Amino acid sequence: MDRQILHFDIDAFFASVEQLDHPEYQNKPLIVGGDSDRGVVATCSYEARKFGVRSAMSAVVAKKLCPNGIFVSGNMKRYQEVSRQIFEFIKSKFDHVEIVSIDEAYIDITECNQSAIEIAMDLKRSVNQMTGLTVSVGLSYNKFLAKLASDWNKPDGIFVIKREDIPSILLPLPIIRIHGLGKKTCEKLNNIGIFTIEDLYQYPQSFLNEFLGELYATEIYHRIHGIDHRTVEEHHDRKSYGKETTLQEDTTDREIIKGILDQYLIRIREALEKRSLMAKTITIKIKYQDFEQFTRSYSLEYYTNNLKIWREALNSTFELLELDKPVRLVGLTLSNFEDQDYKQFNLLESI
Ligand code: TTP
Ligand code: MG
Repeated sequence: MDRQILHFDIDAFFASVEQLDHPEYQNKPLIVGGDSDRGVVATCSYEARKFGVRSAMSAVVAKKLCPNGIFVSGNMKRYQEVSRQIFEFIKSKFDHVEIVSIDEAYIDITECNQSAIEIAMDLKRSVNQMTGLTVSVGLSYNKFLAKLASDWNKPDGIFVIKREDIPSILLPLPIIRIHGLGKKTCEKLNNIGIFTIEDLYQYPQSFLNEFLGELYATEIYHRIHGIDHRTVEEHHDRKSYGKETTLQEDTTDREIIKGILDQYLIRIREALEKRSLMAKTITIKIKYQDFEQFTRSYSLEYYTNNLKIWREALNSTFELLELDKPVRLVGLTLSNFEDQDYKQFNLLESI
């Protein structure tokens, strides 16, 4: 039987919280992020999106596109508080919840008695009554498609992707919409005439290897064919081992950064081995000279503590990073653990 996965994503999260807290911003083009020359847009209200303003855009460009935009610097503590309130509520209602970011979660609702649509409508209504925020919900039989669905008719959307919808929905989709494909990779593929998933279908999986490395290539190849076996991990990121340091000097040298990450990987893996832990997820953290920061994660489909596999995952993830400014801090984390001894114990029991 197919699983039923719900993906939940708050609309214009930081900007919507600001509009709720400051009614004078309602229905206005609101941009959250510093407005200095070096400022970056964290997010913006849908009123500002009409002008083409987007997350991660420089404030200078945002101002040009939307001269009447109101800039606010944002209040992370407040967003975290709202996020916590919503996810505590969701966790009290559902057994299988994986929180993936400050405003986004997957819920496995396969075992729920109500219909998926009813569950989604109830959830949207409850969150709206509780906080005043609107959310978009996607429903499908795997995580990749559920996430695609929640994005489909934002804001305040609800969308279902069924198996029979795969050709009509996936084939015409621009490749930039494939979660996990970076802008640079898409540009390279565009340059050789690949614009949509249908274009990509003409090539074998091995073709993607040279762009993405084998690990990612396999995953992306599966995704575009509607296959994604990743489960909803309730304890996602609850435990992690990581290391990060501010560099002695800011650098743009990728080899230096890669070398540091590799050293971290060796040490983290050793720490895990001592505790008989295997992990599934690797996360790279980068902070630029101007303090803008981001993380990029990759999850394997199985738990491991094999250094060779982790190196491959690290390298593939690193290759996709677009480092366009001097870096001041790098970090690496392994998370999503399973106890190796426990697993061996289980195996013995089942023999
Ligand atoms: P998103 O869910 O990607 O964006 P959003 O909620 O603002 O808008 P959407 O309606 O499209 O879901 O990210 C959640 C929050 O994370 C967002 O409100 C601000 C923050 N964020 C950044 O700070 N920088 C970024 O580049 C992105 C994408 C998000
Ligand atoms: Mg959102």
